[in-house]
Amino acid sequence: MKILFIQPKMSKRPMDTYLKTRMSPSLAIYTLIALTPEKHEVIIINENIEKIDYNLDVDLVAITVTVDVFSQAIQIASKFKSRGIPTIAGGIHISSCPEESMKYFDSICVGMAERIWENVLQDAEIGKLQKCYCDMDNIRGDEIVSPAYAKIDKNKYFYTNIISTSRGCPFRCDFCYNSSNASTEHVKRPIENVINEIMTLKNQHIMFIDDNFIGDIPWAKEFCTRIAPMNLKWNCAVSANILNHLDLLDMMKKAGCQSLFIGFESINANSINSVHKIQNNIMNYDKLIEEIHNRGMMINASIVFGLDDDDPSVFNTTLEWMVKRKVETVTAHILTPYPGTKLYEKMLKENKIFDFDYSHYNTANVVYYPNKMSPQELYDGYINFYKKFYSFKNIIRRIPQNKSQWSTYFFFNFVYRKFGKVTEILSYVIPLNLIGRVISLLCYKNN
Ligand code: B12
Ligand code: SF4
Repeated sequence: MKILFIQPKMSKRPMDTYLKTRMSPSLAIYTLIALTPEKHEVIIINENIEKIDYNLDVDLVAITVTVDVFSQAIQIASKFKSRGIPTIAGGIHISSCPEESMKYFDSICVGMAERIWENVLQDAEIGKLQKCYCDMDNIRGDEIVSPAYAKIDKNKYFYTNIISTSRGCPFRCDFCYNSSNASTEHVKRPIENVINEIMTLKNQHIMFIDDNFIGDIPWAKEFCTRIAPMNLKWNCAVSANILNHLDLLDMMKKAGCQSLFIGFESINANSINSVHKIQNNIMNYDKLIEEIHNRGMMINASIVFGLDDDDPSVFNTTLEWMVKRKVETVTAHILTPYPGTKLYEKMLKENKIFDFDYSHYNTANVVYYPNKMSPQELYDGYINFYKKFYSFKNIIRRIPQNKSQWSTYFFFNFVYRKFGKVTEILSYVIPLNLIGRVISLLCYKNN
């Protein structure tokens, strides 16, 4: 068969440039390709980069779907369906909302492709695609296959040095897909498999894109011990309870970890409690930042605005708090009730959601009535927060004490954020992977 894999076009947030949409390839698609026997021909289209040729002569169209691209995926499917070409969709949003999704595609995949894809291909070959392929039983770590990295066109992306060491997260914060039916138990891959993947990438700088790298503490310790001699530099996302495991933080530093993405979400305890983020204790935030900075690691803090106890003062209070503590980068979001999550169910019951256009569900739009401010106040506050956090003055105020981090710090704050539009223009003449390579080199140079 000839199979067309599609990653639909995502909607850009106002503070992002198109660089964000070309940050990294979809590991879901390259995992599907790894699971596809050689006898089939595969075509890959990332709509963020290239146009979809709707006249392509293919036997099956497979689309990967997150909530923000759901409507776009429906449009794409309907065009192929009108030519009689079968379509199948899968991904986090489809697994979170199978019933709604089923209406729009010939077939859907609920759960991980590893358990399902072989059957899909066999049925598609004989023209008997089922309506729904579902396997939500917990996948074992050793069932997770390596994405087909060799098939990635590196010129199209900033980074291709991305690895997922696990699936899921031990926590279930109300706003996260992990509180929905799409969630699995937290599963770690065998360390050997991850190390083999690192070697395949032939890059000394790795981005681990797990939900939570420290979801299994003994695994994380063992992994750090094993990779320490490899001389890597790497980044990952961890939950705030890393503060209870300072020995692990030491091991991560020793193994080459340079920066941590952490879901602080809010500096207001009531707001944190409202989404049941039980692992976050704001009384410990200062210590958490101090311990990370003391080890020469940088922080990318994730912040959510619009939580239940947030009023219009939240933007300035958070800004001052983050700047004072020299948090190196912040990724801010407007609270978004992803369908299927606990938050969505709660807001639905309270009749709070006024916008059901999922293309707005990219954390840069207000789709519900916040408790203590108007939707407009929330939107404006969020946009201004970004402007102020990445203002010249505040970038200077936040400069890390550790000089060896300056190159990476300035690169992200100026080249990616403050002057992102200029970098975007430059990227039309300089290949993206070259820019990515420079970033990796800068990261590698840092201690
Ligand atoms: C890396 C990442 C990014 C990267 C790269 C995204 C990309 N396009 O690949 C960047 C930084 C660019 C990004 C951007 C955004 N992201 Co993002 N991202 C992730 C992250 C951390 C990992 C994704 C990943 O590679 N997983 C590994 C792969 C192998 O797993 P998978 O996608 O689930 O695929 C498996 C199954 O779902 C299934 N499957 C998937 N697709 C298909 C298709 C078919 C046909 C079949 C059969 C099966 C199948 O099989 C796969 C293999 O088992 C996830 C969190 C997560 N755990 O998934 C968030 C996540 C996907 N992102 C999310 C969001 C909201 C966004 C943004 C909208 C955020 C923003 N504010 O800008 C944007 C735009 C997203 C987009 N349209 O692509 C949400 C989606 C929520 C939802 N309900 O849909 C997630 C789940 C984060 C979260 N905790 O809420 N993201
Ligand atoms: S800790 Fe992060 S990844 Fe885990 S459930 Fe909460 S928000 Fe999701």
